Amino acid sequence: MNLLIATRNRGKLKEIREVLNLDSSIVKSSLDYPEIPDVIEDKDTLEGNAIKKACEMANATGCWALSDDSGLEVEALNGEPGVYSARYAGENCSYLDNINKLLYELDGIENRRAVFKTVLCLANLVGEVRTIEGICKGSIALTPTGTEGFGYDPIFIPDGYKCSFAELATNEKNKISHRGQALSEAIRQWGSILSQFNK
Ligand code: ITT
Repeated sequence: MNLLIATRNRGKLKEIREVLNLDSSIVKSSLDYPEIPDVIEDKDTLEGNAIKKACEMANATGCWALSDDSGLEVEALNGEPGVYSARYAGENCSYLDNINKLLYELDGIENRRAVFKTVLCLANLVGEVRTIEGICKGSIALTPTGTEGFGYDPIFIPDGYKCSFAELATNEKNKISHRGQALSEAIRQWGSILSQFNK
């Protein structure tokens, strides 16, 4: 059986490939299967959506599938955008639209505390399903800075840092991020499965 990274998000894909050190000639992503429709993310938890994405893509391809569902929870907004982070500013919105909406909602609010969360799911065709969570605490900046990464990276300042995620190289972000931490744990827990697909 092969491994599929069940995402069409190029930013995630780059970070996942770098930590797991996967052989790109055998490990494909959902981008290599344009004929398979997007999985509809209609669950109300990151875990629910991660499981749905991995199971549907494992069934559609026959591969082991590794999915990632992530969200940014902002304390002063009662956890929003959370599970709706990708489409916070509306269907088909850009990363910049989401950033602008979040900065608008937080305008004048002193409490900028926020947490990024990722749930990874590894599933196969015969219904084996495992999940792991990673979190990274920080705060929302007043203005965007940096050009690395993707999504809300230009406005997320991880605790202990004075710069945003978008000012860190991928390997630096992976050392501390929600996704990087979940992936490190995935190597510990799922190493015997994942190591078959290493470079
Ligand atoms: P897939 O479902 O194909 O994996 P997606 O972009 O729809 O891609 P999510 O449903 O998990 O993925 O959406 C999470 C959104 O949260 C994502 O589109 C980004 O806007 C944001 N996000 C997730 N991880 C992030 C990170 O590490 N840095 C910045 N923003 C992130």
